[in-house]
Amino acid sequence: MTIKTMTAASLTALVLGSGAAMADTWRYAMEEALNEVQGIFAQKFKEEVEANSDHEVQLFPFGTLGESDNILEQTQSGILQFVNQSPGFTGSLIPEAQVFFVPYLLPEDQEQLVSFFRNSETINSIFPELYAQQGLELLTMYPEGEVMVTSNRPIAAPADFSDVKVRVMTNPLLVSSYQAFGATPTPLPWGEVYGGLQTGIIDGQENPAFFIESTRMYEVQDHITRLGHNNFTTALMANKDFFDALPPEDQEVIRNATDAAFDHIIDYQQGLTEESLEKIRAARPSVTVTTLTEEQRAPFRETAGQVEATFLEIGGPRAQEVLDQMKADLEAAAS
Ligand code: 6CS
Repeated sequence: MTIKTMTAASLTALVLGSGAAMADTWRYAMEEALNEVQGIFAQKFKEEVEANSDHEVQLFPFGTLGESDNILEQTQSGILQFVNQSPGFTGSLIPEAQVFFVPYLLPEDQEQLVSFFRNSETINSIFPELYAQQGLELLTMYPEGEVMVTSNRPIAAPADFSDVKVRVMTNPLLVSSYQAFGATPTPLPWGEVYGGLQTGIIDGQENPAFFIESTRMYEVQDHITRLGHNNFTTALMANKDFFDALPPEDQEVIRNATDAAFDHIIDYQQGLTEESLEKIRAARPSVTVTTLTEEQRAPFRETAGQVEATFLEIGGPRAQEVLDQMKADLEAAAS
């Protein structure tokens, strides 16, 4: 048989048999633009994979392939190899992932927060098993910044939330959490938020400062309130069948690229919240930014027990284990 008469299959076998790896294009979608936190993370991941293998990573920012739920489904079905989706959406599929919406559970201190994300047993052992049941290889979870509430009315106490329709991501515990705060939560996909605020279908929403700035939500919101109740968590996953079928050296390239992107995104976020708030103040000086005092936060903080109890009811079969381990992880991160 000459090279000319060989079939594609036998050529492939020859190449593989010679030990040379096939160069593939891996598709990676995210919920944000390339210049936002998930996009910066993805670009670092791509750079690392491409520097350390023959593979190419093709990035699909928000809007190119649909909403967050669409890109997750596309990854589960193998159309995409990688997806960055936040528990705010994944929580409707994996109920235990809603634990990230118990208010005041994650620390405000950045060092403790990063230590938690790096070393957490919950993230590194329990969640990978839960995500695997949905055909997903959980590669990492990382924080995106302090969550702030934007609204058309100043918020200083739960009573101020009365009749305020606050858009939340589509997971039931986030709805319970805003109900406990006294608001009227309205779950919506991201693509409907700006228009919803503009037309008054919703009155407020929550997100980190960088996202309020980059998506210009400050144009249609008058007040930003720092309740200190959460930090935005997100996650990178791969299609599990794809990942499991890779040779060990490719799996290692992916794990190393994930670690490098994690370190990069933590560095990138230094000072990002304050810079973003400065940009908002410069673009629209009338927007107020208020950090609630500990006394003002107290009634919001008091809702944590009630939301935790709801999590144990609706957080899936491993809710108790996840909550207990998460608290142990947070204690370890604080010591
Ligand atoms: O609020 C949301 O839906 C979006 N927020 C952030 C920070 N990233 C993506 C997500 O879709």
